[in-house]
Amino acid sequence: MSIVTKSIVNADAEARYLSPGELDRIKAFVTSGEARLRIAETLTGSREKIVKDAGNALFQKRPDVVSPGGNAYGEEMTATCLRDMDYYLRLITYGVVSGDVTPIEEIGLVGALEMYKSLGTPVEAVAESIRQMKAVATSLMSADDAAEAGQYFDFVVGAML
Ligand SMILES: CCC1=C(C)/C(=C/C2=NC(=C\c3[nH]c(/C=C4\NC(=O)[C@H](C)[C@H]4CC)c(C)c3CCC(=O)O)/C(CCC(=O)O)=C2C)NC1=O
Repeated sequence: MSIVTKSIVNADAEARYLSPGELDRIKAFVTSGEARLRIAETLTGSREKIVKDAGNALFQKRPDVVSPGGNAYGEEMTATCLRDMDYYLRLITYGVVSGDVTPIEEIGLVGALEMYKSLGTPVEAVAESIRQMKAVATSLMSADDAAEAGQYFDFVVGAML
């Protein structure tokens, strides 16, 4: 839920006007809107490059995952790994646009550790793939946008470690 919807739900539950604090938070959300949309456009427009370059960096750093016996070994499994990276990048764009990590958490992180464990997927290598996507993605942005975008990548990494 965006900060706007959340504030309205809370205020209406008490049949009151939005408080000065709520209006301040909504103002900050609106003011940062242009930057957040620009970031989402960059991530969306460069998604193929971000996933591909970050994937190459991951496999260089963790050759074990694409070696025989590795979880992403073989063309099909490597493609599935890159698909998961694309999933997380997509969820990060949802977070950036809504200014809220809740969509990332609800769609991509609840139960994810258990799932990866049951698949034999090394979750710290998934976290590394997110770090590598952050490096590629933020290199395409201004310092301010990179700082804003970086928080969402960091949130995913933090949830996996
Ligand atoms: C949008 C929310 C969402 C997420 C996050 C998601 C993840 C997800 N990743 C999966 C598999 C997988 N995920 C990976 C990923 C990797 N293996 C590695 O060693 C690397 C470190 C890593 C890539 C960075 C691999 C290789 C599989 C296939 C594992 C297997 O079938 O044995 C599966 C099992 C079913 C399938 O193969 O599709 C799910 C559900 N699905 C979703 O709907």
